[in-house]
Amino acid sequence: AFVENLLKHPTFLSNEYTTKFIDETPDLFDFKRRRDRGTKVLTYIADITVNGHPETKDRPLPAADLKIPRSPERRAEPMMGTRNLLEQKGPQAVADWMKAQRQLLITDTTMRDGHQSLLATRMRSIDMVRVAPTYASNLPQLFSVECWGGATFDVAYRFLQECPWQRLRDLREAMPNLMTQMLLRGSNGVGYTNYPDNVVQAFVKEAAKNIDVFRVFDSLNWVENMRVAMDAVIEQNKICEGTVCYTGDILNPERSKYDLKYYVAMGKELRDAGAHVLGLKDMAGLLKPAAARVLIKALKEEVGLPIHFHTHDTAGIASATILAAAEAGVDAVDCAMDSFSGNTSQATLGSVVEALRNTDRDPGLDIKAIREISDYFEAVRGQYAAFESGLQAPASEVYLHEMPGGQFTNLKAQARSLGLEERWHEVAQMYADVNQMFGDIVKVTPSSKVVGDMALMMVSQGLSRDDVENPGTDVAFPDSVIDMMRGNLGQPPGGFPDAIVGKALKGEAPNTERPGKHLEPVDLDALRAQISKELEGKVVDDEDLNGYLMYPKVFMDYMGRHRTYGPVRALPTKTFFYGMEPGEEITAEIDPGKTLEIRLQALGETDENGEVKVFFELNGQPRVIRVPNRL
Ligand code: BTN
Ligand code: 3PY
Ligand code: ZN
Repeated sequence: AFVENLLKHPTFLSNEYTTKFIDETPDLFDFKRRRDRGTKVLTYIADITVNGHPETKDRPLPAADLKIPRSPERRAEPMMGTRNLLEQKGPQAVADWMKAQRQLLITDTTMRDGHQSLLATRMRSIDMVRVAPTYASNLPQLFSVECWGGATFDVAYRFLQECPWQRLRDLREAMPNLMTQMLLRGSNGVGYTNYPDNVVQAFVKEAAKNIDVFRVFDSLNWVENMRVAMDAVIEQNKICEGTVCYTGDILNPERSKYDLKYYVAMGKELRDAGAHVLGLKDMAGLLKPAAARVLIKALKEEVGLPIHFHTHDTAGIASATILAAAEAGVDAVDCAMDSFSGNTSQATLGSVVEALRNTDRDPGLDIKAIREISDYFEAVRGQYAAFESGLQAPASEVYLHEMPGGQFTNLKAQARSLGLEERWHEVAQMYADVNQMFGDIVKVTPSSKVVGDMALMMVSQGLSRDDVENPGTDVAFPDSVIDMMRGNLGQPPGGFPDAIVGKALKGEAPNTERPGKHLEPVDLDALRAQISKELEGKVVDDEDLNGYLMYPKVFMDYMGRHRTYGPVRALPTKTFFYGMEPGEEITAEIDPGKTLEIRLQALGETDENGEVKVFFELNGQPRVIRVPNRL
């Protein structure tokens, strides 16, 4: 009966079906009396209302006077923006235009790195998509909107119970004139390990349907390991921002491994590999203003590509560095909306715009529009109180440990869960020691995670660097360390020190070639068929396939929960994390134009089976949902 219904369905006949279509076309399943999407969403609300959300348990609550985020008014129809130039003339024309014009171009990172660095990446799509049309109308002069990649892909499936691809499609549609930007970890895709070349290629191809600018980096700065991803971007006719990760301090003669020559040479390698734009990614916020002047000037003169600078405000001087970089001729910089800026996030967008007003590098953005959008995000942020890190102030300690902004609060939370909260400053020092023990490497996802794992292990087991390096001491290395020493993340400049490789691998020979060279390609058709079978015949589209390729278990768990809970992405954030109160009413638009009006009437007592009846009205009709009381 299912197949019969399917074959007759007009959308199927028009060949536009995907798993989303089947999911969004519940009448196909009527014969099975499978629960409809309204019931699924009510089941979710009932469960969260009775049992709470596991992620907000024991965490701070949103303020009682929480404001509902209201998207600011749109002033005009979207004007032409960078996306129109890319579409009409291609990526090289955008790069040429960047160099030829004088305004400081700005990328807004709020929807990716901003919340990744401040709220453990927990911002939900609904809070982004609502304000996206305002970006298109009120800030059409932005260079790009970074809104995808990095940790957002994983977190969407794993913790937010939503499809990252749908987020991207929705944002793209809402901002047709602005370039969308993503962070791609080279051969590590949006994951933590090297993937086979054809997986990286398939992923880029799928992402390129809706991403315009790909910032491609490698966690050990190994250009050899970036080529597959860069080539794939170039083939899609999108902007390839080949990226140098910045570490150390070029003005410190004692940190000579990563000196000016090193960065210029890597910039040239990336240019020769086909980069349209040179990304300078200061993931920890280590580039000081004086060093920025020297570095930007040298890169501009010697590499010749337009330069896009990314930094973090962990030490509190990101905007000083940005202004120095602007003076030295940087073409584009990253900032976050004021309410999502500062500390481990990016510099403050409105303040950078104001600082450059009436100078020759005036970014030409409407400050009132910036403030309105920032006010919107301030209300959004209030809903995520459970995910605030509690970090009180910027700190110069970052120059000691060199942790990336996205890792800092994460590692702190990990330390807390291991009972090491009081010993945080020891962890920070140990992180620095581990870095030196590993040969002074670039620390950015995933290499930063490896250094963090090792540092936590050492502090909790009371081991020092000398202990670990002592051939007589037995050390149980974390799996991630063994994996990196095997060469599975590639090679840092100069390789890993022999002593640590020998000890971690117990004499096993490491692979020093490009990891992808030794990974069998995945048979994508066979895999698609296998996933489809595991999902009881669901059509597995390219988005789902690529989700599985990056995170097989996370994806399948997501699909399993999706079957039970349905399109919970449509719920307001407060409902998603805290459920509803008796008497409360909400709406959830589960499809364009299809809205659920949900009212929670009352909660029953827990019965002899340990279940609670939850009484709702759904679009005016009474509905009772029973959920187990698991408290
Ligand atoms: C998550 O995996 O943490 C986010 C998805 C929500 C899981 C739901 S929340 C209601 C039910 N109770 C749980 O502990 N997990 C599911
Ligand atoms: C990521 O890879 O997610 C990062 O933000 C690295 O800085
Ligand atoms: Zn960053």
